[in-house]
Amino acid sequence: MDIQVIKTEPYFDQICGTSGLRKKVSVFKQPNYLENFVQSLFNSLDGFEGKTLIIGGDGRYFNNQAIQSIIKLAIANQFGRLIIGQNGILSTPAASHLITKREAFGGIILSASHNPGGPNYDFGIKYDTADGAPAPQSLTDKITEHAKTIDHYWSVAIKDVKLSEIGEETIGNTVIEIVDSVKDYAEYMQEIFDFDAIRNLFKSGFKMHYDALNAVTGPYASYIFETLLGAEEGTVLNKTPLPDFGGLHPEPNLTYAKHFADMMYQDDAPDFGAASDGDGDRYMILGKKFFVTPSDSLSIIAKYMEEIPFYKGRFYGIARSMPTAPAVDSVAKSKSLPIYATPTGWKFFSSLLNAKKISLCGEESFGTGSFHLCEKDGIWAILFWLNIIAITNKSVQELTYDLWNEYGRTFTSTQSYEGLEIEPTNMMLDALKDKLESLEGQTFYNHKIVQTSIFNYTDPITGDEAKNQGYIIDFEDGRIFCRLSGTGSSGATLRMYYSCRTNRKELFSLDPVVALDDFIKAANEILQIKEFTGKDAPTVVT
Ligand code: G16
Repeated sequence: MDIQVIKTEPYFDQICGTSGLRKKVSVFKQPNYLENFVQSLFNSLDGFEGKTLIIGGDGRYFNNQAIQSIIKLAIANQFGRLIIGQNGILSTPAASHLITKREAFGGIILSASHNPGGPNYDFGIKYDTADGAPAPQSLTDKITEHAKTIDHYWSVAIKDVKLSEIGEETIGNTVIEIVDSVKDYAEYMQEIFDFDAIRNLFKSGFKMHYDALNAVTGPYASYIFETLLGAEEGTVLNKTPLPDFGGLHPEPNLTYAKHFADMMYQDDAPDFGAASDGDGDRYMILGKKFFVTPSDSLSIIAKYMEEIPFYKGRFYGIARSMPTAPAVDSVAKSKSLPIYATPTGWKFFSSLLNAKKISLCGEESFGTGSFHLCEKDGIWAILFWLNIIAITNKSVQELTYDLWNEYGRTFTSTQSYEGLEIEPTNMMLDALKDKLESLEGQTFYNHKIVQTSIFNYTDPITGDEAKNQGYIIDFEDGRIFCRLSGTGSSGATLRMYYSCRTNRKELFSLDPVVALDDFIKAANEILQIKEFTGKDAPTVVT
């Protein structure tokens, strides 16, 4: 087989964000753009020749075209085996699981996660290492360095590989194996959860709606919830992965999945509602006319963790990202477990999971996971909830009120301002940095600021440092945290995270945005968001 050396020129914007490289499709379609990045990735890795690479994606526009190019580069670069999800489909958690199960060298996942898809929207590529975890910063930095100087890549001139048929073929020195996208992951879920108990729950008349938002989880959810667990046909909505997600925004939250939340607030709503994002690593939980915040969901999973035999005696500790409201800290304390606060980005949990410092971790951005694999996992979290409901026979609302009655309620709201101009947004944050310290001792709307800081993180296992991960403003009775998103494909997105806690039961049913109103007003006054950005309201509130 002839290996071609293709001359190319660098692109200087191949810088990974919170989770891999995300750009508009039109950017990825530029000549050699994808190939440059993939060759730069291979140039950053050592010793993969003859080894296995997992490849799959969330099915969005450009998915399969990208996979065909990656196959050619991987063959030319001498990978021994490529394991590819049928029709190019693998959810992020399923890919992570396959990497460890098949002892692969790593895996390439094509997804821009919760960003919309289609010719005019976003595409993305990320790499997971042999432990099934997102590439660490040190590796993504290397890729960027290689991308800046790349002048050629290797490829082979072959016909496109048929991705629709399960089976194997050998091309050159590389075996190409097309696998069922769902089977291994579904088997693994059955090892973790009590499928008999959940099956009985559905048998007893329990009703659920799951919205796959026309993204990757449709086939997983249909097989697991309907076929294996006996939920009635029609439980899974929008179940066919479509290149443009059928026009839906594949982000499970109250803004972008409003149609689904509205359905769960009808009088005839089912007992349980759940949804996942583009690549299946995020999830949202709703009860009948009831929404569970990600930080409460994390806390409830923590509360019941050891009720699931898979985790019994293996609950080592909990981590949350710093912007995530500290609801789970009280649960950790009551169980005498260590709690860690990491920067935003799932990659920061991996070292803690691998070192068995934690068993559970989660984020305000609707991601939760455990040591079962090194990525966040939407369907796993939903199964966890179903298993808890099957054990306790309580509704989503009862489980959440139980948590608040025991630990108090932590109100939380993430407010994102999308589509901002970069320069004024940076100026606003520079101004905040300059006055941060002087805010200590000041009072806004009757709430006194006790401490401010810039969040810098040193990984307790690797010693790696991550600096300037956001601004913390701690009040006596609440907190404002802010940072810029690292997953957008254009402009800047400001994320404002608010939280405060109460033990007063008469306040438990308050709308979080109402409970947090003083802090939201304080943030607008301190940052002068409108003055700098021109926006007087966030675009997404969760
Ligand atoms: C990624 C990361 C998460 C992060 C989220 C939002 O998730 O893995 O850790 O919370 O992005 O990040 P940002 O606030 O920078 O936009 P995903 O689901 O997009 O891969």
